[in-house]
Amino acid sequence: MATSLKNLSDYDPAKVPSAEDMLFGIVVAEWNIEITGALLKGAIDTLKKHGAKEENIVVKYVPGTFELTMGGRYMAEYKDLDAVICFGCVIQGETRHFDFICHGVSNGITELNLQYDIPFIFGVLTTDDMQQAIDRAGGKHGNKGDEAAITAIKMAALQLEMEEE
Ligand code: DLZ
Repeated sequence: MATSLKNLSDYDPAKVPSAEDMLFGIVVAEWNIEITGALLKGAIDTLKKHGAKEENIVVKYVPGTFELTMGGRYMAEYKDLDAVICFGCVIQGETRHFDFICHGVSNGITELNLQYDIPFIFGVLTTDDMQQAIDRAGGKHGNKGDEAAITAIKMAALQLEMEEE
């Protein structure tokens, strides 16, 4: 994760498999869209940098982070994909919504990983304030969108590798 101690946007591109023949789904929460949009842009740039074709990247929007689970499920049900990335941003407020949404989406995405044969990548920022989110969406701690894209490529490649063994 892109924390203040570790910035996974600084990865070794030589160690990333080619994404040339891969198909990706990206589900984006509209809540805090200035952040989730920046994560999306980072991911698309990184997928394309590693060979993914624009027409092989399907982007769909859901209202909030809580809906990422259902959006991810629709991706798996209706599209033939190698990996799905889910982007959301939940900022700690004074209500307990933060805990419910974070638990809901982390459990939901875990369930999707267990239920379907493709990887679902957890691209959700859970921060104390907006500045921490900005710092991780193209700011001083890198872009978690890049990291999610690299994770998607690596997990899709792992599955293909194991299928062929
Ligand atoms: C309701 C809500 C709140 C309070 N905060 C956020 C947030 O910080 N980030 C986010 O993505 N979504 C938030 N939501 C909306 C929920 O994710 C969800 O869309 C609604 O509860 C409807 O199910």
